[in-house]
Amino acid sequence: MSSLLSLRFVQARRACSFVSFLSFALLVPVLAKDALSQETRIAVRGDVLQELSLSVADLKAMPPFLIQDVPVIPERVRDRKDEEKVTQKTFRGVLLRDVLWKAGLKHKRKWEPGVFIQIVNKDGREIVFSFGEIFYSSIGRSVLIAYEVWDLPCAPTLVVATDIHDGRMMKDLTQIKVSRVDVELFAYDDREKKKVRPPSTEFTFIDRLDKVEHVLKPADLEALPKVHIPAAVLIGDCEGFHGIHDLDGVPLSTLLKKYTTVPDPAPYNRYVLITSDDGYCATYSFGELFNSRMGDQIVVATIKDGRPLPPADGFAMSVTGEDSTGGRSVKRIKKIEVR
Ligand SMILES: Nc1nc2c(c(=O)[nH]1)N[C@H]1C(S)=C(S)[C@@H](COP(=O)(O)O)O[C@H]1N2
Ligand SMILES: [Mo]
Repeated sequence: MSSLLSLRFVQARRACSFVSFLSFALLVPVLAKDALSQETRIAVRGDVLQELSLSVADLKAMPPFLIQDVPVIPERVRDRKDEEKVTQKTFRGVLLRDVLWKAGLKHKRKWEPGVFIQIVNKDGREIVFSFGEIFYSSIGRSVLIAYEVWDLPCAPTLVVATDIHDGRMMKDLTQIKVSRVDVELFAYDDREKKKVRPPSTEFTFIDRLDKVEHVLKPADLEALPKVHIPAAVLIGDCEGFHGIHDLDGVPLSTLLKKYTTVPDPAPYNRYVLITSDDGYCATYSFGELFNSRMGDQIVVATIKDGRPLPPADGFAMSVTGEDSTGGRSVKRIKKIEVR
């Protein structure tokens, strides 16, 4: 026990002296870079209650979040035969979630799952996150705007610690933009007028970029392998507590790979929109679908508690095993659109 501790101590001291050597050797450029990063600002804009312009000092004044030993695996490393060294890095920064919370979000309740967030850097590169990914799933606790690597200052960098590859890691952030999809919501109207929508029997799959459009029926889903979600928490603040259910469904990523082309690595500026005919909808980012350890938790479910879905849910509804609420459970799916 004590020998293990002293070994760790020696290792820690070695790491420390290495870091101090590094900071000494790089003192001049680091200082110059630090001065530069003091001037950089990140604009938080779009559908927020208060637009922000955050300096590095502003970020540092927010609750800091440390994520240790984040595996940094380049996109081109696809198997163990690859010679490339995979590294691990420790980052300090603020959670994207906390930055968005500080700005305040305009869309609430049933409008909320239709929101998506675009992160832009100084070269105009763009990464998209879904609202649910940041606020319902545990991915949100791993999305960092880092300002330090190994205790040394760095230009504001996007880090997604739960991602498999580093494709969403992006330097020199300049903008965080919040938007909601352009889908009108009738669900509240329906409830007021006691309108009951018929159970769906098919839905449309569209990828305009790829010029793809298919009508999918129960048999098409039946032909694809399903995964089991043992405990989906189908609660929400608008409909109340409707329990914890087990569901079976086709992973949304499987559906996309079958009906459109998904390059590898996936384009992380794209997302999927699932809509019902009452306008209720939810977004899913390509990152969470194709580059996350939680990716196969997002399913188009057709079986609930061992039986076909009840009519109110339609023949298919979306379910996200990772989410802490039923906010992305779109009942009676009418359209799945790749954007
Ligand atoms: N098509 C459709 N799906 C929907 C909704 C809706 O209004 N229309 N409401 C959502 C909300 S706000 C919640 S909390 C969950 C759970 O709804 P339930 O409690 O009625 O099952 O379903 C979601 N799916
Ligand atoms: Mo809800």
